[in-house]
Amino acid sequence: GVNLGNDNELKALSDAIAASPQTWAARPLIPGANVATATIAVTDPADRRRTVGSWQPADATAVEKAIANAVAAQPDWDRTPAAGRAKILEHTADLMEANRGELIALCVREAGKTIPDAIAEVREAVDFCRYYAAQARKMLAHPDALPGPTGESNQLFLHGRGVFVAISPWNFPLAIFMGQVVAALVTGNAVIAKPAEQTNLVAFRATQLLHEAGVPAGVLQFVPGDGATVGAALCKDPRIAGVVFTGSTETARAINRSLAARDAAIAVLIAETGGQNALIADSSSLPEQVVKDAVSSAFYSAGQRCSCARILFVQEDIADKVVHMLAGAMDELKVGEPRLLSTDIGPVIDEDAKKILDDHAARMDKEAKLIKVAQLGADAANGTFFAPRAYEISSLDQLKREVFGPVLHVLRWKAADLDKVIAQINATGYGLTLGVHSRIDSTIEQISRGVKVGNCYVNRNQIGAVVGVQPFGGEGLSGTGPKAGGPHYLARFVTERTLTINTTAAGG
Ligand code: TXE
Repeated sequence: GVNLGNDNELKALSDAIAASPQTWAARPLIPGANVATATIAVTDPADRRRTVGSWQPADATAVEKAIANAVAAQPDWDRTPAAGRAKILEHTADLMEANRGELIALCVREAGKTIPDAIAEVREAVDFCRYYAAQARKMLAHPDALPGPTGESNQLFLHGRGVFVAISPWNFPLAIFMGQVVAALVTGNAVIAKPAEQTNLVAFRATQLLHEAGVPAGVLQFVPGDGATVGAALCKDPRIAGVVFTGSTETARAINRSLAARDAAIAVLIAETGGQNALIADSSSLPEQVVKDAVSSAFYSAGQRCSCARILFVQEDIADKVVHMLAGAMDELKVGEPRLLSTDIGPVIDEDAKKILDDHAARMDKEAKLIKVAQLGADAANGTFFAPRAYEISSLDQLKREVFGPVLHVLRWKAADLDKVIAQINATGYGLTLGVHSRIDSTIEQISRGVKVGNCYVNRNQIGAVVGVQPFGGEGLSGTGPKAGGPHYLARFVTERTLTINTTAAGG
């Protein structure tokens, strides 16, 4: 379960983050490669005057060395019994819990997360370690004996595919990073981790803990750098067996193209990309509940989850009431310093993200009807903050691409048009999350069967996917599956080999 800590613990975390002068330094972890000389400063998204640390990118020679190291290290790692690898991950989970305060502080200070979000992030990372370790013990511990004719033994073995590149985003800088890396490691692959440029420090600390727990240095390497240079170079290399990626749909496509263009074996791409998620409320739903769940799904975490609700379809009979209550609820939102426990919503990740949102808001101001802009707190002056806002729009065509921030778009629908609403949502091509608010079973069924999405949530908020409880991931423009934190995820990281032996041949 999610342990959000008690009030005393939360207060202690908040005070510790505010008082700590700690900074962090990340560098490539590539055995035998020279340390790069360039250093890039990391500042706090909530206040750009505050230094969080610095990192050094890997250069082209270091990237080449990392791939060679991984190729050399993988066979021994694959031969390590799965239970041994699982044990190392369980040890990693213990180390992460022992270093929980530092990891939470990093998520707050480097990524601008609120304290509850940072706590949940560490919890999820720990859960990934334990869940995939348990899965691997079941799945990989022994070869499966297959039924066959007498005089013959048939066995199925699972092996790591080889070298995996793990490319992670900044929005879950610890949880997604760990989920990818740990899944690839426990299945017997060597991993080259290329985290998002914005959040190298927390990924570096996580890598150090994995090494401390026993993952060999050549089996897991930390290769920080720009997506366009380091990320692209890794995905072009013919020695790579697979890429596990979370980020934008465009980047997933670019990676897919570069994997396909290699004069090499066919590589696997496991991609979790964006969403254009809807919440449908009908007139039997409870307006208070709809508004509460819409607010937490659309605005919390500064709207920077791929699962966030972006579109609220509200049936016309209750629309005025819901819109009025939504505006009221937005007046209550506290947007500002994420290290304060009173804050609901922190900054967006960087200037680029803010600029995209400002441009979107400027267009919406012209093309749509503004419902409300939330107030920024006085402590938001020096960070990259974007005030949450809600608009009434007339057509989904007004949303051309994923809006990755705290903006909710409201549309009204008539009872006779439910099929059209479902068709419009499917026509976005995305298929990640869906919220349904209704007290009519047949409506819930019609919507949840009609909309093609990976994760559907009924009469609750549509964010939050607990490992092993709501395996997470979408389809269409939202990704390839299989679902992270689910029972089938590890299957894509392995290759299957059968062994058939004629047991009569040797006279026995
Ligand atoms: O994503 P990118 P960005 C969406 C969201 C956001 C948009 C852009 O809509 O506004 O993407 O965000 C690496 N080869 N999401 O720029 O570029 C990059 O270094 C190999 C949704 O952050 O996809 C980083 O490590 N790698 C989302 C990772 O890809 C490349 C989370 C993600 O960056 C590369 C984040 C290349 N050519 C953004 N180019 C979600 N699904 O939750 C970049 N990278």
